[in-house]
Parts: sequence; C-alpha cells; structure tokens
Amino acid sequence: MAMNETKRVVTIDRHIVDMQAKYPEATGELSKLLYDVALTAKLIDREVSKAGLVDILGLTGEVNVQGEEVQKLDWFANDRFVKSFDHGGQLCVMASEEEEGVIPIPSRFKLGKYVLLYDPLDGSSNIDANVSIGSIFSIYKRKTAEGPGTVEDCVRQGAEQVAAGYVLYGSSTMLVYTTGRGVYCFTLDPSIGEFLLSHNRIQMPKKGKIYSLNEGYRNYLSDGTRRFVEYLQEPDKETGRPYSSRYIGSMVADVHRTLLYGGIFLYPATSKSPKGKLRLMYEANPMAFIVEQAGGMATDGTQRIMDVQASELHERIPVFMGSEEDVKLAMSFEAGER
Ligand code: AHM
Ligand code: MG
Repeated sequence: MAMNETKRVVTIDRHIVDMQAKYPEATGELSKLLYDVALTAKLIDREVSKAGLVDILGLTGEVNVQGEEVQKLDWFANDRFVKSFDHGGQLCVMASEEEEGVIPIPSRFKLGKYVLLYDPLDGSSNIDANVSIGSIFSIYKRKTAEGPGTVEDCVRQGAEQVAAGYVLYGSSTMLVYTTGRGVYCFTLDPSIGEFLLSHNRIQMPKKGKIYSLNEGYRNYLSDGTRRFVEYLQEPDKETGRPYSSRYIGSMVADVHRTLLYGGIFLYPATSKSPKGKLRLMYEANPMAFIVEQAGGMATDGTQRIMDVQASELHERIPVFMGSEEDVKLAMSFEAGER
C-alpha cells in the first residue's frame, strides 16, 4: 500500500449488521445485545482509563464532589452492565460474578428470549498496577418458556452459547466476539469513539512456544501438571522447547495473547482448590467458545469445557486452553500417558 493511502474501515456496528444479514431468520435481537456490549465496553473503558487518577481525584469509598460515593471499579462495571442491559427488551435474566443470585429484569421492562452471563471486570486485583484487565460475556437463548428468567436459564452447557466474547482494557482497548461463525476482534479508536475491525476471523497457531500459569502454586499442582510444565522447560530443538513463560494474572489478557501467539493458558486444579479458580459459566465457557472458534482447544484437563453441564451458577472448573497440539499434550500428561 502506498504511503498515506486511505484505508477502508469497518466499524463494529456495520460488521454486526453485515453478519445479521447472513441469518435470514434473525430478528435483530442478538444484534442489539452486541451493540450494547460495545457501548458498555466504551463506558467501562472510560472509567478504567481514569483508574490511575483515583488517588488524585479521590479514593474509593470517599464521597465525590457531587456528594456521591466513589465506587470501586468492579462494582461500577457490574452496575454498568446491569443498567445497559436491563431495559433493552432482549433479556429475561442476567447473572454476574459480582452477584450471588440471578439478576432479574425489573418488571416495568419488557422480557426477551436471551440470557446474559458476565464477569464485569476480570483480573481486578491488577487495577492498581495499571496492568490489563477485562470484561467477559456469554449469551444463551432462554430455556424456560416464559415469564422472568430463572437460575435454570443461567446454569447451562457451554455448547449452547449463541454468542460470547471479551473486552480487553490493555495498551489498546479491544473487543473480541464470536457468534459461532469465526472470531472477530475490534480495536477502539478513542479519537472517534468507535470499535474498528482489526483482526478478521482469527485463527490461532496449532502449536505455540509459550505456557502461561501461576507457577507459584508448583507445590500444589498434580503430578501430571507439574511434569507437563517441566517437559515444556526441557531444551529440545526439534519440538521447539524450552517454551517461554508468560503470566499476567488477568485471564482475558493471558488468553488474548494465547489466541494471537499460540501456546497454552492453564489454571489447573491444585491441592488447595481441586476445581481450580476460574468460573465455568462466565469465565471458562465464553473463553472456550472463542478459543474453539479460533481453531484451538479448551478442556478441563480431561474433557471439553463446553460439554460440561454446570450444576450451579458460580461453579469452578480447571482450565487448559490454547493451541490444539499444546492442549492435547497437556491432556496426555494429565492422563498419566507420559
Ligand atoms: P477475579 O475474577 O477475582 O478477578 O479472578 C480471576 C483472575 C483471572 O483473571 C486470572 O486468570 C486469575 O484470577 C489469576 O489468579 P491467581 O492470582 O491465583 O494466579
Ligand atoms: Mg473473574
């Protein structure tokens, strides 16, 4: 391309309209939800980018100049999700990492056929160090026939998801989503306030050179996991070892890197927490949907994450996700085959 040549840009709104046209039976309700995800992302991004100013402008928990309580960022983000989605008429119920029970749609608003699960601000322990954080969302069609949605509409099998994705508040803000037809990534151009298509139909490498886990828990890992990590550390030119280690401690950022560069992200079971730490419904399943749509694999070490039928809203699951070859290798160690 010649210097200074003007490039064509595709906004997320335009992309959603184009995608909807591929489904003649679509009513536009899912598209509306996706528009609202983009809007919510921008509203949260605005606050996240001011997080470093909190000490200057007022500490969390203080009363601000308008006489309002200054909210913690993760509570703000949770509230933002609720207020963005409760009145659109597309949802019958929501659930969030931040709330114990399901979040009903207020009776004055119309109910719709969809269900939204989300983690409003994942990795929030990183905020004070200006390290990347993210939001994660997962959308299902309701299971119950009518009336306000229930916990039964929220506690599902990941394979039933109709859309999922995440927002990464990093050096740039990015929105990545899938509706089961590939993975699309949009980068926020803050000067015009638009998400622009930056990565079309992401496909991840079949094998990578990076592993990502909290190695501080080495002594609590299963034998299989520990031997897998040791294997990746052994030098061997032919199989591309040793792998590099990268761990941000924000799932969205660690999985996003894995999506682009390949390799494996794992939050395995430990002797301290036998089901790992990450939550099935609004962390593991949506990220698994993205990873699979990008040609990768997402398992709990023995089985496909999206095949697991959840039994409660906040249940945890061990996570091994990333490049197909790397995840298969990890599973063979977990199974004691190596
Ligand atoms: P959170 O939902 O309380 O923010 O916790 C989830 C985060 C993930 O983003 C990340 O992968 C993990 O916790 C890191 O945990 P650890 O500090 O145990 O490595
Ligand atoms: Mg979380």
